[in-house]
Formats: sequence, structure tokens, C-alpha cells
Amino acid sequence: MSQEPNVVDAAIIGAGFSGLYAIKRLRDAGFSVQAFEAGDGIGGTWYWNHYPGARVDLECWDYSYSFSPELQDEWDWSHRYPTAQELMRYLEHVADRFKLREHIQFNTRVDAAEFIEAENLWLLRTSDGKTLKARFVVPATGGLSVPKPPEIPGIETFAGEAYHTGRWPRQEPAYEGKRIGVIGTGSSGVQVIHTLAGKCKHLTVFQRTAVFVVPAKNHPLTPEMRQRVRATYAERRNLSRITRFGIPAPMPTESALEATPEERQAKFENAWVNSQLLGFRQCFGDILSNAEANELVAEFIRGKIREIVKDPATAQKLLPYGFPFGTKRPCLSDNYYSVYNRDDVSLVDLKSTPIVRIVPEGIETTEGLIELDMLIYATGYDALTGALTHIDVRGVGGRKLNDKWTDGAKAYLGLMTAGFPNLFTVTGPGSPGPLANMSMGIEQHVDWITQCMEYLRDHGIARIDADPAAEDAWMQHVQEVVSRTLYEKANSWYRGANVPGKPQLFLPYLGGHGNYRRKCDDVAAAGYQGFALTRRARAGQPVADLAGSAA
Ligand code: N01
Repeated sequence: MSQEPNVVDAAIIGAGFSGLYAIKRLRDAGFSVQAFEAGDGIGGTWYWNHYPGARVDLECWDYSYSFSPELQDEWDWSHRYPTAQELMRYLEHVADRFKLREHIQFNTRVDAAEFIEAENLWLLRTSDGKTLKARFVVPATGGLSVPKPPEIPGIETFAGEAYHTGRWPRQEPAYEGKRIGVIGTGSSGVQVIHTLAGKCKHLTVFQRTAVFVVPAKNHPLTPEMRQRVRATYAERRNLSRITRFGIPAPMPTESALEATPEERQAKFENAWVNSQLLGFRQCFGDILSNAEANELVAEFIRGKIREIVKDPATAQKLLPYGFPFGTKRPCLSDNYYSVYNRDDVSLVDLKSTPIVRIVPEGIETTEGLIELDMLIYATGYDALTGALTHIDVRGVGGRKLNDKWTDGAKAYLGLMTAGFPNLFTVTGPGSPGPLANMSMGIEQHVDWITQCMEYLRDHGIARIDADPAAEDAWMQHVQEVVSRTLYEKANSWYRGANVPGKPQLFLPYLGGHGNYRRKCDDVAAAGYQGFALTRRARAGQPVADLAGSAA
């Protein structure tokens, strides 16, 4: 489409799941594309999170691209939940198979993006000192890309090795014979802990909040298992497109409170034995909306923890309290709780024994010094907005995105934020994002963005921007849906509560992947309702503003 030198139709930021698919879809639709990737390889989240035990916890059949039946047929996953390394091999295969690498400039960060109103173009500045103009920008930067430090005094004084799970070194460190401390017990911490237990001299876990961990039941896949899924793959994907979580399992409507104790016990046991990430949430329709129903699940899992962990005092520290089950992301592991039965693993409960400071030799707690050779920070991310707010993004009138989002991020449908025209966010604030199958959400967003750009091209439209009123109404709707659930009761990263000073606003849309997809499709079918479209100026004619036709 673009005829001008040094102007591309779409600048894509990131070469992970969303960046790769954006390159493919937009290029295949005839747009010129240029992608920038900070790492020296493909993979995004899976490139940076190479820590021991890193693997996805949605089944591989669902956490993978659905756009190509051939790709589905030819790629053999080794396990139900593949490792980060295997996911990277898959993404590298995708990049090679669809010839995407030639569009990616590696080792290059986008530092700034400024909208030039007179030209309806974005000017990007990159870490190699160059600039590029683009008609559209697609930050495919992921929701969990900017690591959050642990905010503990003395962190810079530690004399041993120190790593954040979200920036794991390419060269695997040696663990044998070392005294290792892990701070954080979210999904990353749990995976590190169950993997390193027994592989180092001593593992000390520093736990601020106990989490719910359910069995992973990970296993190798046989050719027969793969064949079984392939035989019904199309139906599986079609079902996933209309369900709440973007996986092929619709939500039940039955209340946990209406079931008999025996029925509940049978369902919970089944969810434990045939475990999967969303299994307990799918036992009954009200687990995430009714505190009493939720507590039944929570207490069932606490019972399992008491059974597994032999020392009652340690078991007590591992019992999750203070937030409803599922409102902080539950974790999967086949041996997390049993590692605490080992003599070479100890648990420090930071609620009763806080960290005073980090010192060169290790960690000083209120009960004394714990000497360490290696410290692993599994302390999470500046999630959902961090990747974008770390870029100097300036929209209409030079307004900074950071200024617009001071009181919390806003975006219409999680696709565009008003005042920043022609910039599409992939799985952005206000979309289901991390609360549904991310790979399904990414494809849905990229498909929508591609179709939108085709529409603009076909209709001679130079600029699209979210209408501020539509954006406000959507964000209100996002909050209204949250208020009908128990998610509000947790200090989770979904609301920015994990980052000191970050504005707290619940950002993922909880209305469900299927409903959300329908809403996005309806908006497009109505001529981009809630967006303002501006026609390309023709010689001798004024530029015409069009409200999205049904707005
Ligand atoms: O990060 P987290 P994560 N002192 O924010 C603690 C996805 N993911 O990297 O809960 C002491 O969940 C913090 O304590 P608290 C997945 O969506 C997926 O583990 O704030 N502790 C918490 O225990 C996941 O939800 C996979 O009180 C401190 C931990 O660090 C998301 O990424 C694998 C602290 C952070 O947990 C993030 O997971 C990995 C401090 N100063 C990640 N600061 C899979 O697919 C923080 N903590 C399997």
C-alpha cells in the first residue's frame, strides 16, 4: 500500500505469538510491515522466560495457532504442557514456515513513537538510533514483558548470582551445590521451586502470599493421543471461539450451593485427579461469583495441602487465605507441595518473618541471616500496561500515553486508546487478555485489526481513533462486569496491585472470550461503531471526518 520510501504500512513491536501472527496476516493482506524485536531471537514471553521449569499451563492443543490446519497437522507437541524451549522451537518453525524472519529487525527496541497529525503517520525511534514512519503501529508487546523488581532494600549489594525469571540468561546457570533463594510464589516461582528442589544444595522459598496450586498432570503425548485431537481439531477450535475462556469447555450453569455435599466432593475430586488450569472454576457456574461456593473449592484444596505436607506448621503456612480461589491466578504443579517434605527445602513465611534487607551474603530476615549463593526473583511483572508505558508514546497534540493513563489504562475494546490514532493494541486493557486463552485472543485481535486496516484501505480512510465516549462506556462496562465477580477481592496484577504506586484498575474484560469476540465483530459490521474515521484528503478536497457509521 505504501509508496513512500522509509514509510511502512505497519510497524509491529515484538516477535512473540502476537507479533509473528501480525506480520503474517498483515503481509498476506498486502501491507508492508516492519517488526522490531528487543531480543536476538523469536519467542517473546517464551524467549525471556527461560527459567528452570518454565512451561505453559494451558494444553498445547489450545495454546497454539489455529490459523493453519497444515501447521496443526505437521507440528508434534511432545507434552501436554510444553516447555518454554519447545514453545520457542514451535514459534521458530512458524517464523520459518511462513517466511516471517525477513520482516523482523532483532536486537532493536522501539524507544519512542510519536503521531504526526499533519501526515497521519507514526514516527518511531529505535534503539539503533534510526527512525521509521508507519501508517499504523501494532504493539505486540505482550502483557507480561516488563519484570517487576522485588523492592527490597540492599538488592544491589548481593554478592552472589541474581536472576529475574522474566529475564533468564541464555546460558543456563549451574545450580548444583548452591544455596538458592527464591522470592515469589506465583506461577513462575512455583515452577522454579518444584524444578530446582533436589537439584541444588539447599532451596529457601520466601513466600509473601500462599497460592492455590493444583496438580498439572503433565505427560508425554503418544501418536494416538495426537491423532485423537487432530481428528476433531476444527470442532475443538470452533467451540473454543465461543466459550468464556477460549478453550473447548463451556461453563456449567449449576450452582455449587445447589449440589449435594457428595456431588460436590465427586466433582472436586475429579477436578483434582483430572486436573487442568480451569478445572475447578468449571466445576460449577458460580465458583468465581459466589463467595460461599468459592470457599468450598478453597477449603477442598486446603484439605489436599494438609494431606500432602507432612509438617503441620509448614502446611499451615502454605494454606492460601485472604483472596478467593481463582482471583489470583492458580498454579499447576505435580509436586509443588511435596517439595516441602524434603530436608533440603525450607519455607520462610514473610508475613510472620519479613525480609529486613538483602546483604552481600544473602537475605536478612527478622529471624536472622540466610546465606545464599543465588537469588531468584520470581516477583512478577508490571503487567498489561508496562510494555507500552515503557515506550515514550505520544498521540494527538503530543499527549503522552503515560499522562493519559495516570489514573488507570483505558482502551476501547482493548483495541485502541482514544487520542492515539492508528495504534492498535493486541490483547490490550479492556480485552479478556490473560483471563482467556491468550493464543486464541491474539488471533482474534490480529484478525480484527487486519480486517479493519483492509476496510480503511478500501474506503480511502487515513485515520481511525477510538471515540472517548465509547472508550469510557466500554471501560465502565469492564468494571461493571468485574463487580459481579469475586475478582475485586484480590490484590492481583490484573488490577496493578502488585506494583507500588501503579494506578489500580481491573483491566481484563471478564465478559468471556466468545461474547467479546461477538461484540468486536458487531462493532466492525456496523462500520466501526465507536470509532472516528477520517478520510484521506484528495487534491482540492478537505479531509472529511466520519463517525463510525453507527456511532
Ligand atoms: O508473577 P506473580 P509470576 N517481596 O505476580 C511475590 C503468567 N505465567 O511471574 O502475591 C516478596 O504472579 C508475589 O507476592 P504477592 C501467569 O499469568 C504463566 O509468577 O504479591 N514477594 C508473588 O508471590 C502469571 O499469573 C506461566 O504477595 C514478592 C510473586 O512474587 C503471570 O505470568 C508461568 C515481592 C509474583 O507472582 C505472572 O506470574 C509463569 C516482594 N517485594 C507465569 N514482590 C504458565 O503458563 C512480589 N512478590 C505456567
